Amino acid sequence: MYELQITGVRALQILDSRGYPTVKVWLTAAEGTVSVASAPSGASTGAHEAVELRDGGQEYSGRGVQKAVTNVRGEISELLTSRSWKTLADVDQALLRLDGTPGKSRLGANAIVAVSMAATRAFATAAGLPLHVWVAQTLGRAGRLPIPHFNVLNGGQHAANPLEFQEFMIAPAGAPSFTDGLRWGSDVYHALSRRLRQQGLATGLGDEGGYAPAIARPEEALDLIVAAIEDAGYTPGRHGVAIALDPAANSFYADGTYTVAGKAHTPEQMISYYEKLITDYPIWSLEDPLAEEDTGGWPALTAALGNRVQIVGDDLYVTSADRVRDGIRDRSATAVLIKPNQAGTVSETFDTLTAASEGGFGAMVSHRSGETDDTFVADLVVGSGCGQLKSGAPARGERVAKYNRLLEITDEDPLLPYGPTGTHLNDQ
Ligand code: 2PG
Ligand code: MG
Repeated sequence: MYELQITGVRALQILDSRGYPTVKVWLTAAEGTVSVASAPSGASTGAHEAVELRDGGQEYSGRGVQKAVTNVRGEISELLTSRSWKTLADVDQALLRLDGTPGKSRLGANAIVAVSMAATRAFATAAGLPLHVWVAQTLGRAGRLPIPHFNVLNGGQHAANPLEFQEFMIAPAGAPSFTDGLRWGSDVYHALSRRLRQQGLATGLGDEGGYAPAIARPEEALDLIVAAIEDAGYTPGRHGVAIALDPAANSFYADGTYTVAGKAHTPEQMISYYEKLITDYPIWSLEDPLAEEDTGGWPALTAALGNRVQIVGDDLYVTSADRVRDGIRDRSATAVLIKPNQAGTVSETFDTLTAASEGGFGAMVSHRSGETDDTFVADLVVGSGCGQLKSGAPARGERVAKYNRLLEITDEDPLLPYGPTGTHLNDQ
């Protein structure tokens, strides 16, 4: 059986797409191959996410990662080069033991996830397999190209406009292939730009490459997007281009009240508000519609709307297998958002994907709002077979890097199926 022998570990502080530092890691294997990975970083984070190590102080507004880099060059390098490794789970468990904290805060989840992602690539390279094929084999899944969810209009923590809802995404659900879906997304994105200009609204961008016009009401954003879908010649809805929302409700919830466009809502009123939105607009997926601490609201919302749209837990589950199992038991949502850096290692991310599919939950793989040119999530989503990805707008280098990687995979493996699995997205 193959054993990975790591002979060299290199780490560097680089900048992410927002201009803040993040960790990049290179692992050299005995064969001389080099595997590289960079940690992404979120802005709207769940309370239970694995914890990034930041330097504090004056530099980079306290967001430097030199301590995390030092940990990779020191303790982590010593560990990785001290023995050989049979499996990725071996590597990840050893990293967890070395860290010794529940949230990976000592060595830093940003250090650990970059090492774990690079180690995943090292195993795939050693096996002579593309990363997505290695992931599929390790998970025991059939590979599948995802429906891309393009975040074309940004608000919340990702933009400086008055809009509380964070993400307005378009999903080319009716496209016959990933390649067509990508073109549809690009067409609608550009049609939206024209619409905004026609209406005298700004076309400046938010953190994920979507437009960030100065509007406040979600309905205004939805009207603009539906018009753009039609302008581009597509049908709004799941046979054409559907809409997915990530309100990221933690950020407009306080003391039991949700405040949207100046109006206060109780959890019950918020659920009714979503019911109206999904009735009036072709929405097929709702992520973090409620705050993570609104534990009573989630099952009520899922009971009310879960047979009409997909309900995705992001901050609620933070890519934790245990939290997803609780969510399956409590029926608090119908799907989980998958972000490797929330879990902190790739093995734990795999465990969460497995817990979701065993419990009949859907899954959507996701980038972070702070990204790099690393395309790991593109291979992860294909190998997981879950059929759904969100990686921001079909524009800006760090976002399209993932979509472009999916084009490469399509080109290399034209027989891969396309689209989501699971009944939650089927036609009603
Ligand atoms: C989210 C993500 C990614 P962030 O809320 O789903 O879009 O944002 O990375 O800021 O947590
Ligand atoms: Mg989210």
